[in-house]
Amino acid sequence: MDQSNRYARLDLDEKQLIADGRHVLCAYIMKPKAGYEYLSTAAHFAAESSTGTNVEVSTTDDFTRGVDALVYEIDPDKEIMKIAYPVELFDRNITDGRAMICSFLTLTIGNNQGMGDVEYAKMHDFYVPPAYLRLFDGPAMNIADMWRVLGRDVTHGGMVVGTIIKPKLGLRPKPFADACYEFWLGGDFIKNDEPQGNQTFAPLKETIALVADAMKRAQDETGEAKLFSANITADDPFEMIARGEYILETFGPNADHVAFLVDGYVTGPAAITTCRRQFPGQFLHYHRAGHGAVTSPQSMRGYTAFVLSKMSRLQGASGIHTGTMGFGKMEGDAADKDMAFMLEQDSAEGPFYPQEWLGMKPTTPIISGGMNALRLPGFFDNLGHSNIIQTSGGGAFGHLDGGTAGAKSLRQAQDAWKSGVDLIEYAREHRELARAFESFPHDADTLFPGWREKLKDVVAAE
Ligand code: CAP
Ligand code: MG
Repeated sequence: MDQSNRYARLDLDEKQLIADGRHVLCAYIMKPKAGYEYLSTAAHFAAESSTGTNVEVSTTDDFTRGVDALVYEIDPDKEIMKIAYPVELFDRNITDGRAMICSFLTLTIGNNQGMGDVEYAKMHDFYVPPAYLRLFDGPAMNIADMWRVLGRDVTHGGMVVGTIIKPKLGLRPKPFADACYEFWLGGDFIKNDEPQGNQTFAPLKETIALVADAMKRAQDETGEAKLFSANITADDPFEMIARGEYILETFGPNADHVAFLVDGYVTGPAAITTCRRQFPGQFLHYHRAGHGAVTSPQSMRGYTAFVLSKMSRLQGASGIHTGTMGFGKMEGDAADKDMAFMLEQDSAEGPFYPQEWLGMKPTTPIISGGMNALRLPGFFDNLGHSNIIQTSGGGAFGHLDGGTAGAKSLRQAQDAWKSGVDLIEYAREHRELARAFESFPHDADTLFPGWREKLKDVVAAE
């Protein structure tokens, strides 16, 4: 049934829709199945995503028609479909009237992901009008709060030098805490790896107690504040709360040095909001493990990593993994820097829409995945700054001289970049950085041809 007479309004003007502020706008790459016409498929998509179904129903009244989602732009050759969703469609909390990302998703990326007339549809961008934007929690904390604990300038405090305790799983409590102490002697920030929690070989309560002690000793040894991101991910919000409360109690006077890690893609929006609202005083660290199932360029359904990141700022993530923009091991490319800009700026451009954040706190890009000291300068050149949280697992504990040297090499790489000094030149005066070239020879050969000759006297010296 062609519903385009009701669910399509190609005369609507996008600038006017933004000016009127009554609609959430979504841009999709959509292809109808063979034999289906583009506009009528798009109209059916809008119907199923708002007030309709595949046939007209007798109960529809004028008010209902007034909140129909409307296809307002299509470009079949480019497979672009844009839909305007009236803000009234989206669910609100009965507790405080605030908005919820699950409702945004269940309409805009819900049943429409499995329709018989749609080959594929993937959301590449969305626009949030002020009337809806202000109903989201937004971040309570971000990198500025980490810089504050670290005693740095709170506007340009520079890279938070981080790691992930590797191996990903298998360390029992004491070797885990020993690895933390080793890294903290050179670095700032340690996170649980995304699956680390309360495995039977590493009970959370035992591990956290030893990590809290290691933090105290590392702070005493270095005279510097240290940070830890503890994984509280769980299916049950009450389990998450129990973990968070235990961790804060155990860290005691260092509780403000603790972030909470939540695997937000696999546990979903409710877990992120549980953490955001139960622990507003803690940095909310959004790990996105699993997101590639829908965000990968290979996936023609779901939504992009850009959309995932933008949703995380609305929900209140203090920081979210935004990939390495082609400089690390995960999928991504240099253009992903726009994802970081959308998170950290108050006014930014997405692939299809502008977005004014109206003072909502920024979310900090967390850069992770196959990174090491050698890869950082190129990354910073692309992004244009180093005010990020960077976690290198292999890039720290894969250093030939261990985690402390690995941490120092990461910080030295940033310092070289910030001072505009060639990395090899800087390595000549900084042994840990020089030894990073030996630790990651494939990267060294690829990124810095001829490094061996230039550093042979440095790395040879004991
Ligand atoms: C990185 C990491 C991160 C992924 C996440 C891992 O370890 O801990 O979880 O990079 O990817 O488990 O692979 P390495 P993203 O530093 O040893 O690579 O940040 O793209 O979500
Ligand atoms: Mg990991």
